[in-house]
Parts: sequence; C-alpha cells; structure tokens
Amino acid sequence: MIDLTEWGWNLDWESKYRRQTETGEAARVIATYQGMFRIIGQDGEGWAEISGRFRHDEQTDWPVTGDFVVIKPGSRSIIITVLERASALTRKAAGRAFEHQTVAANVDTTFVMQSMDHDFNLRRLERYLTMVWQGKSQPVVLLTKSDVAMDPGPWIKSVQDMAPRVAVHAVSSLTGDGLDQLEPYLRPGVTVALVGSSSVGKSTLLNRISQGAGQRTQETRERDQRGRHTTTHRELFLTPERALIIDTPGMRELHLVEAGSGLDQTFQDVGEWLGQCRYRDCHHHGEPGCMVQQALDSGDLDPSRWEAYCKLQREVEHVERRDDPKAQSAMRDHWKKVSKAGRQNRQFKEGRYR
Ligand SMILES: Nc1nc2c(ncn2[C@@H]2O[C@H](COP(=O)(O)OP(=O)(O)OP(=O)(O)O)[C@@H](O)[C@H]2O)c(=O)[nH]1
Ligand SMILES: [Mg+2]
Ligand SMILES: [Zn+2]
Repeated sequence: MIDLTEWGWNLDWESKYRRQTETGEAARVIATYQGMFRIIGQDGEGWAEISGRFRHDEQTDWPVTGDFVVIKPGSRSIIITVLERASALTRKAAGRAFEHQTVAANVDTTFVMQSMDHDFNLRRLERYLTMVWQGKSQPVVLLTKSDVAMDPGPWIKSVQDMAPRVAVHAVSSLTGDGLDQLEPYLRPGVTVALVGSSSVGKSTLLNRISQGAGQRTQETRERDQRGRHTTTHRELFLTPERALIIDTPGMRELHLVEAGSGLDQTFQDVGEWLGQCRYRDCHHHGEPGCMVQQALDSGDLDPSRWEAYCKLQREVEHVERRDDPKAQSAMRDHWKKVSKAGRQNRQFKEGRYR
C-alpha cells in the first residue's frame, strides 16, 4: 500500500475528492507521455489513460503532471476526473494561436532557473515570474552554475532590484555551493517545479538533491541534435527528504496566455504609477500630466520595466477587456488600490506616514 500523503495528498484534497461525484480511487499523475499517463495510487505506480469524456469535451483539461485524479483502477487504469487544481503553470502552446498548455499542476513552489552565463535575461525572468504568480505558485529564483560565475553578487542584486519580493539564490550543482539554502523549500509533501530554458541545470539539480532518485530521468531523457541530454517529459520525483520535485523540459520561448494578477505581482513598481494617473483614458504614452510619463522622465520608473510591462500586457490583452468599459474601469479601480497600498507602504518606510 502506498501512502498518498507522501505524494502531496492532504485534507484539502480529501475534501475535494469527497465533493466530487465519481466513484473511484485517488491517484496522482507523475508523468505524461502523448496520451498515456504514469500515475501513483494506493496500489503503487502504473499506467493510465483518460476516459472518453476528456477527448469529447473540449472544455475539460487533460491531466498533467502533478494533478490529483480519480481513477477506475485496473492493469491499465482509467482517469475519470481531475480534481480542481490548486495551482497550475500555464503558457501559450508553441505555435498554436490561442491554445494554452498547462506545464504542471499543484505546484507549491516554482524554482525559476537561469544560469549565470548567456542564459541570464531579466526580461525573460519577468515572463516566468508572471506565469508563476498568475498560476498561484510561489516563485523562487535560482541562479545556477555559480561555479563558473566570477562573482554571483551582481547577478543576485539585479534580480533583487527587479523582483524585491522574490527570494534569489545562487547555486552550483557541481560543487554543491548554495544548495543548503534550498532546504527550507524542500519539505515533505511540498511540490516544487523546476522551470527554465534548456541546459540551465534543472535535471542536474534534481539528481543532486534527490541523491539518485532522479535516476529515472535516464529513461526519459534523450540526446538532442547536439548530442546533449535533454529532458523530454514532465515528471514528478520523490526525494529522500520526501519533497516532491517536478522536472520539466527546457522552454525555448515562454508566451503567456493570462497574466492579470501575475502581472500585478511582477510589476508592482509600474502598477503604482498607473494607479496614480488621473486621466481616465490615458494611454500613458507621453500625454501631458500623465503620472507614468512623469515617473519615466524623473527616473522613478525604469523605462525598461515600463516597456516590458506594456509588451506583456499587449500579449495577453483579451479583445473583450479592451472593448468592455466595465472591465476597464474595474482594472483602474484595482490599480488605484494597489497604488494606494504601495504609496502608504513607502511613506511608512520613509517615516512620513502618520
Ligand atoms: N558548471 C556547471 N555545469 C552544470 C551545473 N549544473 C548543470 N550543469 C551542466 O549543464 C548541462 C545541462 O544540464 P541539465 O541538468 O541537463 O540541464 P536541463 O536544465 O535539465 O536541460 P533540459 O533538460 O534540456 O531542459 C550539463 O552538461 C550539466 O553537466 C553546475 O552547477 N555547474
Ligand atoms: Mg533536464
Ligand atoms: Zn497616464
């Protein structure tokens, strides 16, 4: 008998399971392969496929790695329901116009990884942070390969300046440097996903912290054209410390499908100025008296942040919202609140708030 609590099951899942109407056993999806699913349930690991409903009903999301599901057990089990996700990492599917793709589900903490070499890119990091916040997971930035960086200090600082509320750690899976800082995140029953471009060292980190439990990666890894090993499947592993880690294939490009609250959290600096702009239909593109423009002119708002924000905003902006005045004014009220909170916060820190 497998104890599913080792695999992240808890009272919340228990009550979701009880509230749904299908009869079947609970299980967790630990890997996905083109229409086939590797699951772990009370009888151990096995293969599963999805019931016909998933194929016929376009509204129903297919299971992804990390999902808790209800199965009809068998030599090949049938997945009948996906329990409502607590969090999900979702992006725009490569190539297809509006289709979204969920990379992993029920991820408590996401290690957003960049290596301290040519891979490092703050604009890309903003995209990842937006995806993670939006998906209700907690981002942590890992700057990898610290053994080849002369001095990780400036790299860390540039991330901290950009994302003051996000923890940043420099690590090396080669020397083990900095890995002790990850222990607080790697707790029993907690699910951590590793995301980032190819070759930043996701699988190497997994192997290092799982002390070989990631051995299974060998089966799911293939050599790419350049002869390098590269991860091809999203797969969940249990470490000796009983943390759950989802390794994912490197993303070549990350395009977002939704970003509302994720953008707010990633771009609080921008949101503060937007909320202060008093013109109802300001485009914040140089209109006289625009607060955003003033902040840009005075250097209080970093122009590269503003440009990055606008770009992501355009990318995800839905036609409905653009044309719907109600949604527009709701957005404005929202920003006002964000801005007011931020202003009070700052005044408080500066000792001006009474
Ligand atoms: N110097 C150094 N090299 C590392 C470190 N971590 C990983 N590497 C190397 O970087 C290369 C890529 O590592 P992987 O762990 O396969 O990268 P990945 O992020 O899993 O890549 P994909 O599976 O393609 O997404 C390998 O040659 C590793 O040996 C590190 O901390 N220091
Ligand atoms: Mg890998
Ligand atoms: Zn304005």
